[in-house]
Amino acid sequence: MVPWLLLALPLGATAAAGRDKLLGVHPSALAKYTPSKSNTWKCLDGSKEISWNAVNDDYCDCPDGSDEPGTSACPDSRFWCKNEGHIGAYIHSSRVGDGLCETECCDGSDERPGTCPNRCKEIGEAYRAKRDAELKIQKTGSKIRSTYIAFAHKERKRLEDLAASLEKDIVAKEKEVEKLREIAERTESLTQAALDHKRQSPLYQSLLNHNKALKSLKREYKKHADREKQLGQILDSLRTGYNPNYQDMAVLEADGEESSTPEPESEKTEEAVDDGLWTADELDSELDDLIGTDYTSLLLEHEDHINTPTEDSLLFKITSYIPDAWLPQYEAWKDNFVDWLEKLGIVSEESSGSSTEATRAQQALTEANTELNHMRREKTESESDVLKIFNPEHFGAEGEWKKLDDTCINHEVGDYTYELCFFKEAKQKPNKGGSNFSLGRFQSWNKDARPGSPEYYSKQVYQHGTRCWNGPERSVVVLLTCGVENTIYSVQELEKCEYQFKGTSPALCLPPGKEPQNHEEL
Ligand code: MAN
Repeated sequence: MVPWLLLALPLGATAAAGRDKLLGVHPSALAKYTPSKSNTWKCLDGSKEISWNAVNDDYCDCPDGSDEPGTSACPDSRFWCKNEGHIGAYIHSSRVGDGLCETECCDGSDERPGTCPNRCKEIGEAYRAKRDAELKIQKTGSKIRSTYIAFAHKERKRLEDLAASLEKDIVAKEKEVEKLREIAERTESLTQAALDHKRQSPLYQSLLNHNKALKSLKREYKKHADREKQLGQILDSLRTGYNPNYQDMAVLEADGEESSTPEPESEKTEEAVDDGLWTADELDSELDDLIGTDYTSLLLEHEDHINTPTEDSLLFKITSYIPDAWLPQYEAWKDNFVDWLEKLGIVSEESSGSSTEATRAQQALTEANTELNHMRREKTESESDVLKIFNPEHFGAEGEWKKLDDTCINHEVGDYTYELCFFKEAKQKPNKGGSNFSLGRFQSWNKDARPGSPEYYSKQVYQHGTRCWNGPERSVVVLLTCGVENTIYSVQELEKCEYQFKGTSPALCLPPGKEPQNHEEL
């Protein structure tokens, strides 16, 4: 006999004997299922040595169940289905030999031969076709995703440049504000000096004198009125309290006069006054107003008045000859023209009826301050946007979601069109008119997953929408998977006013090979 045949014989015999012994064993553990020279075998946990014949004999010997990989004898062991032509998979030992043909074990190796047909070829082909289609989507999606990432980098650069240029503008604007503040303060003091000068005018001084005279007259008038009242009271008390037995002539005389003389007409009825003059009552009520006049304002109003062109000035007269339809253009032209005349110094700004210099300086200062605040706000926003772009908790570690910030997509179901504006708000819009319902504003990604993991970005939560009648505030959970487009393909109201959107986005398509692997393929 040829020596290799001699060698091969016992080997071949061992393999034949062990064929059933390897049923249900994972390929990585095959080497461990070899008998010893004395035809014994050690449980995989090393706890026991048993006869090689006891392996896969449908009786559980080992505490770890390792002696029965191909039967259901051990309660908590696993059976490995090879599934050649498809993907190998474990099933629980309890499902071995139960007479059922499960898809996970498409080769039927867990059942008696002839019970289940081997369907691995067709299942494998269908699986591969589906997987290839998904792979294609993933590849295309990941290319789009990489453009999103490129966008994020550009966006960061744009925002950083914007913040830097705003910083420069802010410094310049701060200087401008400082200058304008000085000008406004100076103009104000100049205005004060001009006002002091105006107050020297004879008209103003004369008004002040009139005011003084009025005040003095009022004081004297009041003194006399008070005295008259006192005297009246004295006479009244004399009349009512005197004793007629006293022969005090002066009293008798006073009383006699008082009681016999009729009251003068003037005290009973309103005094007749000339047209335009004030009655005693009017004097009482209006004199104080007159005395309290703000003469400085009056002076400035007077100035304005005499500086305002009269209605019959040339510019005003022209308008009455212009057709109404042309008036707006004419007014615009007139403003430009006057502006131009002012710049050339042909007419003074004051005479064209515009605000005073002090007001203009103050306005310029206010405007510059508003612009400065706006720039500061814009800069702060740009800086905080930059920080969000590559933050895993916002736009993803690679910034892949930034592109979708504020992008809106729609899906129509029944009477409503549902709108999702990524990172902003979800809405329910009635198709037949009526007002929209807010379904909530963006709150978070999937809080149950680790920021940065694919699961984290597979769910978005929108909350605090319009409150439901007798119910909660409307809210949405958006479930996302990889797709070549940003779409919503299904909307469901799972509970009253609690909605679930299902959609796809290229931002979720990791480059093939980078995604986590769950299966082992043979
Ligand atoms: C509207 C819609 C519905 C919601 C009811 C609740 O009709 O927002 O989706 O169920 O209000 O009253």
